[in-house]
Amino acid sequence: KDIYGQILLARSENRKLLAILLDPDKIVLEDIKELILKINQSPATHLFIGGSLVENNILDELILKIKLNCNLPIVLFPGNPSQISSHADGILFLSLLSGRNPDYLISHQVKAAPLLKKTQLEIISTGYILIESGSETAVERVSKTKPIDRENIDKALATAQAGEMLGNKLVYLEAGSGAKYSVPLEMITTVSRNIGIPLIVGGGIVCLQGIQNAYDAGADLVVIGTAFENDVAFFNPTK
Ligand code: 1GP
Repeated sequence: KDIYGQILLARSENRKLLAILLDPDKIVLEDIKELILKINQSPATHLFIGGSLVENNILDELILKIKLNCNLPIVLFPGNPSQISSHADGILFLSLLSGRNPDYLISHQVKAAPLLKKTQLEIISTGYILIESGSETAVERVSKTKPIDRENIDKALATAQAGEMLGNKLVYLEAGSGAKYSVPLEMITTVSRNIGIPLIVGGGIVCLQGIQNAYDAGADLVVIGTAFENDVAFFNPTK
């Protein structure tokens, strides 16, 4: 599977993409069949898998179980190098560009590189940019970094452009899982218009209109975690 090629293709055809984020810590393996059914009924185009504290063996088993009944590309969205599974299709190889903590800028990546070399995972270099969202999020707490101010569109843009210049293939504007406020639409618009690579937006999007608004502002791929976690019928058109 050429995950990045498919993202570029979708972008060139103006087809919007949607990832459901699954946190292995919050999943009961016994209930996985029902969850997969709901994923298959949803408009999701990708599955992202990651969380703050994930056990490797659970991750492998979870991915293998998902693959039995679901054809969506499975992309790791790791919080640290322990969250690598060779059973996934690809990995967002993240660098937390908004922060100034060397661990999340390069040290974790150095630890992960030899592990990734042993897998067939598609490595997708991603500039990960945390935006302030009303209260402290897990990313902020775990990474011990400050997010970019919601009002500071210039800084968000310069950070995204620096990521592109460094060779990142994607930019991810992140408000943080369960964020009070999602990424400001004006920021999405400015960043998307001034970078040449696809833009992922996620964090704190809790209604279908919120997804549409992010698309209209210029997001190529929207990530939904908490809203689907809380209600697997979230994407039902009747809602
Ligand atoms: C978090 O962007 C994702 O990394 C999704 O956030 O859980 O708020 O949907 P939510």
